[in-house]
Amino acid sequence: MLEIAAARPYPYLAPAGAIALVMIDMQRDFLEPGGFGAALGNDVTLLAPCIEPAARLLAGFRRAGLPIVHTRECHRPDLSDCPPAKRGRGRGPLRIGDPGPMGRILIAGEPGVEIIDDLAPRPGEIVIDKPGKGAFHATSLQQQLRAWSVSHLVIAGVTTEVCVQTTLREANDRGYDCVLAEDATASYFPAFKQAVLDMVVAQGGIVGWTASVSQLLEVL
Ligand code: C5J
Repeated sequence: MLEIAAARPYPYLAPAGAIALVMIDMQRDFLEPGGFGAALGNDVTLLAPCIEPAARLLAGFRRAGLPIVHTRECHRPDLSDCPPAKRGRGRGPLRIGDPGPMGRILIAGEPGVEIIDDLAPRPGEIVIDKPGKGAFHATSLQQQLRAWSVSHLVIAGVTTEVCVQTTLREANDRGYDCVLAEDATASYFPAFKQAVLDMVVAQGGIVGWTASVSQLLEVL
């Protein structure tokens, strides 16, 4: 049994063979200038501090031989999996599907959709393309986790209050015990990130736990 004694709001326990890492949307479209995040008017440099901790977390899971899932938010080129309501929101100069400096925004196969080099998936790691904010919606994630007999998730990535939080809540409703990696997640709005960390652990850990990457690495 793995135990993160310092996890908030109380120690987090996970059977050693039943934990996986879900690294959410560490894509050029969110982390680099010229992508979706920037088109929405965000300062993408605010996400950079989570890259190095996320790389350490990935390295820890790789060393321990534990399962790793990377997700990418993206849509089919014909946008058939992008509800007009989603595309219409944001009102930036570029919408999902429009051509930008890194190819069409959030379209599968375009350069902007790729995971940044520092966190590039390795052979054997699963990459799940997702049309929603949550990683369970319209994807094979749950089947994959069942195949691995995984019941516990470490969740990291961007952005904390959008795809990371949505995925954590989806996972919680499906019965997974989730710990959010505090320094391996980031938001364009630091106050939103802090609010999510606070929300997760409030009310006795109503939807999960949080822990730092160092605390997670100690037990992997
Ligand atoms: C957003 C995400 N923020 N990956 N996507 O639209 O959080």
